[in-house]
Amino acid sequence: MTIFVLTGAGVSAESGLGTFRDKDGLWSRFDPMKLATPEAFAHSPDEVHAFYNMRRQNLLSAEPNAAHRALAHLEVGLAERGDRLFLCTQNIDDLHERAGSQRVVHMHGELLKARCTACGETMPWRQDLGVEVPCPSCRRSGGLRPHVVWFGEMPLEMDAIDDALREADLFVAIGTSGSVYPAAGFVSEARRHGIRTWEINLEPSDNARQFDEGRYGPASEAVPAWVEHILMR
Ligand code: BV8
Repeated sequence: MTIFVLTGAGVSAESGLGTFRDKDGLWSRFDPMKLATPEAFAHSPDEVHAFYNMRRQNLLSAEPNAAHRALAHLEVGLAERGDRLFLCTQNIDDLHERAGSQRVVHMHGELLKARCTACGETMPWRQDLGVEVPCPSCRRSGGLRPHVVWFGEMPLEMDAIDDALREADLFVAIGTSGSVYPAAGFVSEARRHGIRTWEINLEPSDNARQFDEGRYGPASEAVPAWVEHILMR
């Protein structure tokens, strides 16, 4: 059996990283079209770097929560019985990895990595970034950017995601409002393949009707309960 899990900002909310669309969420204080697009970066790189430097600092002082740990436990529990977890996250934090998840597909990239637009090199990055910072690989300045997928850019590992969506026996969306594509379209893709769909969220999302089942409550409670239910079967 293969379970496809898609996580969003709600799974990291209780780790203090905030979400995007909840009231006083990130996008209510910052305009994504002014900060999370290649055009924004070309037009005001310092502003975009400052936005991601603030989020990188927040992340370095955040800890995984029980939802991240439960999903790491699910990966091991399924593998022990010959089943598979395909964990795809929209999040750019590393909390799934820090909780012990071995295989995490970061379709929107990773905040703790930088990419050089001059030489194409991608590298781990934990300190502040800026236009004056030279690329450790090609030594040129001005080309380093956060290794994240901005609006209008192609998400990563889409072939692996499409393959896993076709093979899955169960699709579970956790802590996502289902408002950003193509991730928001995965549930209807799963339904087209006749796959059962679950939503685990604080409250029903706008596209809750597309899910066969729903479990609602804070992820740190709802996810461990769901994982226990799955591994008991
Ligand atoms: C692309 C990285 C094309 C940066 C992000 C149709 C098809 C394809 C594209 C589009 C389309 N329509 C529109 C588009 C364009 C666009 C889009 O979707 N726009 C939206 C606004 C309509 N999509 C794109 O641009 C994508 N690229 O399509 O490229 C292409 C094709 C070929 C060649 C080139 C290009 C790229 C989108 C990626 C953007 N980058 N992140 C960064 O983080 O700064 S998106 C960002 O927002 C996140 O990564 C995440 O994906 C999204 C936020 O969503 P959520 O994670 O769901 O968070 P949210 O706050 O919304 O919801 C939180 C949920 O948790 C809520 O439901 C809440 O109730 C719940 N919750 C809260 N607390 C808890 C909780 N649940 C449990 N427990 C709790 N405690």
